[in-house]
Amino acid sequence: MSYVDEIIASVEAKNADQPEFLQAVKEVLESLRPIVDANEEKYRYESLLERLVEPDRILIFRVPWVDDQGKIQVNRGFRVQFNNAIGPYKGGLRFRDNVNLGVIKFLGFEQIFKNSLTGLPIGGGKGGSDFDPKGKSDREVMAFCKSFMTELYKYIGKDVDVPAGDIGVGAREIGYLYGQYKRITNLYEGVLTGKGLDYGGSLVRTQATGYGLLYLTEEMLKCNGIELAGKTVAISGAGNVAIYACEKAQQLGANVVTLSDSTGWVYDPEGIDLAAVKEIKEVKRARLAEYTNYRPNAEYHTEGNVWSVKVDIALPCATQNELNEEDAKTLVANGVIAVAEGANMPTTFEATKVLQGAGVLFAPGKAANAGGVATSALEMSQNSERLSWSFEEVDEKLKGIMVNIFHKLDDAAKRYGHEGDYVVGANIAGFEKVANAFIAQGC
Ligand code: NDP
Ligand code: 2IT
Repeated sequence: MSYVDEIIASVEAKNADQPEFLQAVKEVLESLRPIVDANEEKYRYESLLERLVEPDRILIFRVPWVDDQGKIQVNRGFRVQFNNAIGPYKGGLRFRDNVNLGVIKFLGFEQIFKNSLTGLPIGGGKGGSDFDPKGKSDREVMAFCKSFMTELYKYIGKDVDVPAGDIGVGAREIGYLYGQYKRITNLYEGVLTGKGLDYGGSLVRTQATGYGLLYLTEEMLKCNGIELAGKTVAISGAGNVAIYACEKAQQLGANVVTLSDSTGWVYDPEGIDLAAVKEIKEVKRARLAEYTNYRPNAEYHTEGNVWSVKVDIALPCATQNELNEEDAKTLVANGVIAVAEGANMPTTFEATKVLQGAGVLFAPGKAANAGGVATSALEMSQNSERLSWSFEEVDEKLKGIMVNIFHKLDDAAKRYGHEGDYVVGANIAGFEKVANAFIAQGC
């Protein structure tokens, strides 16, 4: 059996109850075959892949908090410190009812390669809870966050592990978490990123994942002789990533015609009214169904999904496995040119094969959405030097990082004989640095 197949079998045997983690490991290892085959003897001797697929440590903890009725609620908290070969653990916290250990492990595993691709010194980690802030009062969210941090603070620190936001964790949650960390430790340090601008946050961090997605997409299109301006775009999600992907796509001259949330999706052929979406989502924390109050000519659907709309570019920005094989076939039949992942693993393995098989340009999430964590690393730099950079300075750095990431993928794919396969390119380019660091640091 090949080394890759051996490791896949062993990960399957040990983690049979974690489908998302298995999916992420398989996708990465499958595309590492060219580099693993070329170095099989050395990597086997080092047990490199065995070390790569096992997290450094997993923390699971009880999070008790009091709801508005005075009742005690209990949620489960997680932090997976996956790999710190190239820097302190870095990665977001996800608060959502479907969070479990397998989901956090998949996200932490992806984060290793994503963070490596940024070129910045950050390792891979992820955390979260099965607590969902949706429908909770501010006081309940605060009570939960304070309790979560009362346990988590023992294991993190500006040079140890630096969490940030993800689904269900935005500026409000980061504020409460930071307040509790500071109160317990008495340290004013960059232990979290995505902080408010008044207390150590970085300009552009709010926009970074969505903007970065468009910077990379634009570069990928340009290098394939295609212009972004004038193209029709479908975006899924209506959260942090989707909103700022929409904003940058519009600034670059594209027409974004869809957005979605977990209860439905909107189709607005004249172009999404982003001010309306920001008011619904960022101010009112309401459902996207309200969009038609602002735009009576737009359509709101609770059946089907945004991938049924005829577009040139598709940007999945909501959650894992939201674009399946059937969706991919529909997109291809409708003439889609490019798909770039704003979310983590939104496209299933089978759907990715359909898209790539049809010659669609496909940018995987670990490259395409790396702008968020890259800007988090820039926030860490600013916190360390106790200075704040201007919007233009951070945005310029973000753009440079995303353009550079695209060329790393392109180059790695070419070096290993898979020109144009940016999945192979991303995994190999992300892996190389981590593998070298692992080997250099010894067992
Ligand atoms: P938000 O919580 O801000 O928004 C998430 C959006 O996706 C919401 O519209 C939400 O709908 C929808 N959504 C979430 N879960 C589901 C589901 N199970 N089914 C259908 N819709 C769903 O999160 P972000 O925008 O921050 O994150 C979106 C994706 O981007 C995630 O995959 C995340 O891991 C990834 N990502 C985020 C980064 C960041 O910096 N924030 C960086 C890199 C990647 P509803 O409002 O109904 O809940
Ligand atoms: O998936 C991700 O890269 C994030 N949620 C951002 C992580 C971070 O540390 O900014």
